[in-house]
Amino acid sequence: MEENKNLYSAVQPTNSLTIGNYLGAVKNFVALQNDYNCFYAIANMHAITVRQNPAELRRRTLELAALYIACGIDPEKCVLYVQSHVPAHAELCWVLNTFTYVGEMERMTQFKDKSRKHADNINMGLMDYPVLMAADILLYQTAYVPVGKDQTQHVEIARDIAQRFNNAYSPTFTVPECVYVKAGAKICDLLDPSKKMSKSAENANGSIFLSDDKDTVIRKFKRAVTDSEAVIKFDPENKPGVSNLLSIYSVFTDKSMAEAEADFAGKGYGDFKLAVGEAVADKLAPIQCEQARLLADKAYLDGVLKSGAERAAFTANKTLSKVYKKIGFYQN
Ligand code: ATP
Ligand code: LTN
Repeated sequence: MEENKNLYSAVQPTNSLTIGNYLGAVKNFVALQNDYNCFYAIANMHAITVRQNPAELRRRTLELAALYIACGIDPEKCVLYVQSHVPAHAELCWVLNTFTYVGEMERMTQFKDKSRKHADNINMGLMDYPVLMAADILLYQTAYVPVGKDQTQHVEIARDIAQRFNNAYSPTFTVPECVYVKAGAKICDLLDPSKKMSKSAENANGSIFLSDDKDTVIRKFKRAVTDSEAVIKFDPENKPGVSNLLSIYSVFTDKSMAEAEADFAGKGYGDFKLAVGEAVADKLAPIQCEQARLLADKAYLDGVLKSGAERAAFTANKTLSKVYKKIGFYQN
């Protein structure tokens, strides 16, 4: 990765974030903020593709802003804002819709999964989700998009749409690339390690939320699915449960996988699960404390989001105006 380039990512304010969101995304956002021009959004327009409770969506938006900062994102260095505060996202999405094929959207894995899960509400927004995401990314001339592995297909579509538009007119958009963390890009559900850990999983016992207290964290890890071998080694194919716990432990303690394995040589699964739970809970406590402190200062958070939206709109509107010119929208 080259330095001093634009970098973009977002998280939806749906539910409380899990350690999957933290390890796959937010922790990396913090690490990247010194070397790139970072734009980090709260994707509330994406969130409504699945029905949300309005009061809860409003509250979670502010909670996510506080969480970003509590995890270490510096709103002076990064542009931190709410997606719906910058109208250019919806505007560019409309144009990009005319460069996207229905068949492509029907084939997207997340669309198929969410259609199955929300069979009573397969709305146009759910299908258009990747195009709105492409608009997010392309508005900021983004070179890099740090996300978890589950978002790869969406970033690929953003690349295709960018290239399609650039070829139809002239170079307009930077073609973005995904960036993954080395470890933690796919944290799995504790009860079903074949699935990714998700904020909106049916069984909350399979996900560790950043808001969980120590007792809850330890209780959930105690119940985590392992195997009957009683050997603690990293082998995702044959030992998915144990490997998932080892990954979580190694990134939360900043240890290599070899060091993590060595910590548990000769130990049983009971001790192992307890140690993983303690390592996680100890890291979450200060984040929770800082988030609560920030949430008590609504004026500060509002100020951050207002200034973020202004800075975001400045860059976004430059791109949008270029696009409008190229496609032939009359401007006076
Ligand atoms: P939902 O379950 O509500 O669809 P989600 O948990 O997938 O949400 P998002 O807001 O869609 O969360 O994702 C935010 C970021 O977290 C994205 O970069 C995504 O790739 C990353 N992420 C989500 N789940 C995991 C996971 N289990 N492991 C690693 N990264 C993840
Ligand atoms: N769909 C993303 C959230 C998201 C995003 C983006 C990520 C919305 N817009 C732009 C990267 C770039 C998700 O993580 N589920």
